[in-house]
Amino acid sequence: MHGTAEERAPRPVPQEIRGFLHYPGWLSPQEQAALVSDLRAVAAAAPLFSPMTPYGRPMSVRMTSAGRFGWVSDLRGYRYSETHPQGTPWPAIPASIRAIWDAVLPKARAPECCLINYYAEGAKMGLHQDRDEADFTQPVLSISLGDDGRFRIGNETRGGATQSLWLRSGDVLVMGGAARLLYHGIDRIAPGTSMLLPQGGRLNLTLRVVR
Ligand code: MD6
Ligand code: FE
Repeated sequence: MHGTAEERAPRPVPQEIRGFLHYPGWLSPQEQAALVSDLRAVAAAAPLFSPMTPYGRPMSVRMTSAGRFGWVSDLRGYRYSETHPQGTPWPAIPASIRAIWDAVLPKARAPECCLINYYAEGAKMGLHQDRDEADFTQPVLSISLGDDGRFRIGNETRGGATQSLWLRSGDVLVMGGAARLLYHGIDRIAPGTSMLLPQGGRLNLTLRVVR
């Protein structure tokens, strides 16, 4: 159409997998590009860094955060911090990202952290629980941008059967309710599957209520 506002496709309905709600293609390509531009501004103020695990090995994923709290890891352990390792407060969560939380989770409390994970080729994230937050009634919402990533979902304890799904650029995933404490991780990314990020790789944003 010409001369009228761009129409976007209706938002996808969620597909449920082990209690996670997967919204494939929630974001239009234009919305994805706008998020990347907002994330560049975040990373300019709060550069990506390679966190050390408490076991003394660097994580393969590079991270930074926006919001009142950011998630950090070092030899002292995993925790939320009000400052970047460089000593500065985190930038505010961009309005474009906050709007996704509000649209998908209108009844949830306001997010206090947007953790930004960058996966270059070969990076992965081991199975983990998100349990550094105080209120497990509040969901975690994730947004995927760039190359495809294979997400793995397990159980409330380590071990047992797992299931995987591919997360693609523009997908939203909600981990809440009975799924809130399930183990999950990223097996691998598939390089070259998206043109969104000029340098390639995958960005994942997770929005959380911390307190
Ligand atoms: C990732 N995601 O997709 C890692 N956590 O790169 C997570 O660890 C995650 O996608 C909580 C809820 C949704 C997630
Ligand atoms: Fe997680």
